[in-house]
Amino acid sequence: MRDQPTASEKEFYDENGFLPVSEFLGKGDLERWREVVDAALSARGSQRFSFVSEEGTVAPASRRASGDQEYYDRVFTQRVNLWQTDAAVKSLLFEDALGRFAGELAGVKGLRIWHDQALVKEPYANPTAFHLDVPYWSFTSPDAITIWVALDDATLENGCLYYVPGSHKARKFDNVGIGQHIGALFDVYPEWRDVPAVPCPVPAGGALFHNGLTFHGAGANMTPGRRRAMTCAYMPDGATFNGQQNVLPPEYFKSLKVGDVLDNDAQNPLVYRATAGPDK
Ligand SMILES: O=C(O)CCC(=O)C(=O)O
Repeated sequence: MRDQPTASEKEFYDENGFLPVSEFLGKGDLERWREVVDAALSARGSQRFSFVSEEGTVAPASRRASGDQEYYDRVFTQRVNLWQTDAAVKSLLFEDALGRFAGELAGVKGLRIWHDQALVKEPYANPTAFHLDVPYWSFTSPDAITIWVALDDATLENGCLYYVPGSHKARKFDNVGIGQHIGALFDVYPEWRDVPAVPCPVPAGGALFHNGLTFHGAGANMTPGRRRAMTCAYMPDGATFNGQQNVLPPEYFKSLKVGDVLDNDAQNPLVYRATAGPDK
């Protein structure tokens, strides 16, 4: 597994808000990741979160467009925070190399796991509407970063990701839910409507990194095969609670006040600490 971005990768990420890395996992890693994620998905069954949420197994309303659960369920199979219920997933995501690569790319002093999620576009799944990530979450930061690891080749045919280059620089937190209107985000950001999104096919074992404010979406799966991805979203260390529940378990959520530092290691473990340099 790669453990450090090059200077030119960092420059590309800072400029565009995303970075494709075609051979991120090492030889042998891919088979292990596939086996571990498949086993964790089978063990999780139909439960979307690591706890039983007040909304049951449905996605938080902030993430799906209102009332659109049936459509959302056909965008992807989504299982969140597998690291909390599966020791083998935890060992994958706690590898130092992963935290270091993401932390250096984001240019932050430290990173905590916000949540992982397996996202499987099943055969003939719906497209993923354009959206931003951070506004769904329980903290507000321009420096959050996500890694999206392809466990199958992600292609134009089966639902690879698309990024609007430079859109993270808007540094705005307005958002839409993931619903049937795949371009609804451009009603909120009309000034970005004419900037073409960049398709990012990535071979199995490759990874995409994106800033939590980068506009992104994914195509439909027009094939009879699955498009499996394992992702992990990271929060900069020191980020504070903004009042939204998102994936926080009810008891912990109720104990928080707006402005509290989200430094609970059991919920948001620290996976990277810079030795020198960044001031963010
Ligand atoms: O896999 C997808 O279809 C969407 C992924 C995504 O939105 C994300 O990882 O933030």
